Amino acid sequence: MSAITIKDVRTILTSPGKGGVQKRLVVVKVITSDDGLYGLGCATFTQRHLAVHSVVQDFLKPLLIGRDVQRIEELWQLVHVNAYWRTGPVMNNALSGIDMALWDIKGKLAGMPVYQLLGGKCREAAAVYRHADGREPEQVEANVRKFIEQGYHYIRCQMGGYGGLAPHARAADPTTKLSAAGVRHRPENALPGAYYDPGAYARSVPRLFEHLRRTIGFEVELLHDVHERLVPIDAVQLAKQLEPFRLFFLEDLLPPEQIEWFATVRRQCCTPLAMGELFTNPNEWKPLIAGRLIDFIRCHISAIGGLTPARKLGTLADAFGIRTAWHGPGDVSPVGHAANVHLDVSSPNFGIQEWAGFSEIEQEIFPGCPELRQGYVYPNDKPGLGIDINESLAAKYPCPDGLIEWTQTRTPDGTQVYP
Ligand code: GCO
Ligand code: MG
Repeated sequence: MSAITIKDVRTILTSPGKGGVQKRLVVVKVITSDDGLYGLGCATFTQRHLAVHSVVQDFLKPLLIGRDVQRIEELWQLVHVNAYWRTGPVMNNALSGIDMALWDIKGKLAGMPVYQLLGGKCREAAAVYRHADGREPEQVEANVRKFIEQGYHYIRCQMGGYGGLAPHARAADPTTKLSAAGVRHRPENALPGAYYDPGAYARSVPRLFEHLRRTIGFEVELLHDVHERLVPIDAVQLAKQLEPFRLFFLEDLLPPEQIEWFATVRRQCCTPLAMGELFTNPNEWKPLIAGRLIDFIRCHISAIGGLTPARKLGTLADAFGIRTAWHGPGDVSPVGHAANVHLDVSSPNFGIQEWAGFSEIEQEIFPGCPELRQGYVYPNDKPGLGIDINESLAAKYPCPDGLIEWTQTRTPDGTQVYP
């Protein structure tokens, strides 16, 4: 029997629902020589969507046409080393688009959902966490209670978004494009940016969790995302202060550039740590896993190159007693969310799945989205990833041009810091 080969590779760019530049989704479609057989993969790097598009169209398509679609590992290695320089979010996302599409195709050929190819279910569905926010602890509490009523068991709590500066609290400032409410001591001529005060933020978080545990108790699992907003020693102190509140995990306590500090955090407290959404290179996660310095690995699967490296990473983490919590924000396409869920239900060391939810229009564009019921998300049983795309509807929601502004994050003296 002659091999089924890759006949065409295309990217589909779409920005459905709310989100603008922050929801520019990139999906790769791999079309095969077998009539009607194709696969979809997520390649969403919302901040640099056109760069991913170019890598796929200009470099990967000519490289891949005519090759055997069944050889996922071989093709992954081929694309991974083809530019000589490896990894990085642009190249990994492009690679992920191909990789997930090949798993989708293999599932369709086998007549099985991808979770079966990965070893089959070891749980029926994946527990998810949602995001509660608010201006004051009481408001966060009210939002946590709403999620509990809807059947959620895990809730991430922020007060005023990342770094503690609520968008709704930002006063309009005529001198800057991005405003700076709550930060009153800027120097003259400070540049525009999303200002926040790390000290005020660090003080507010223990106050928030003290309130939540006192009013709601310890039955519900609570999480928090630091989003790299503290200098290392303040991060160590925050993890230690939060220890009595028994978080399910504390996320991105440190930036990837400062992972050596995790050893210090570990010596100080046993607050569970989750890390990885910004990782794009195995050298970033290897020391954390081998040193048992984190408790949850939560990479953005398309940013590390797709399902092929993610399942290996999950297995590596399992050997060290570390669980998975794959990144699941709004800037992952429904195809990427489906891939997350297939891996979640088939991984023995699954921990939790972040869940952003789909808008109605996203569900229309992507028939077969994983379904959420009572705090759990279920993959469907269709062959492959089980999700499709309505391309003509997707085309009605073109990606807007424009720069991402929230990443121009500044501390009170105007210094640009990690967003
Ligand atoms: C999360 C993340 C995201 C990122 C976003 C960047 O935990 O969900 O931190 O909200 O900020 O994916 O584009
Ligand atoms: Mg995060």
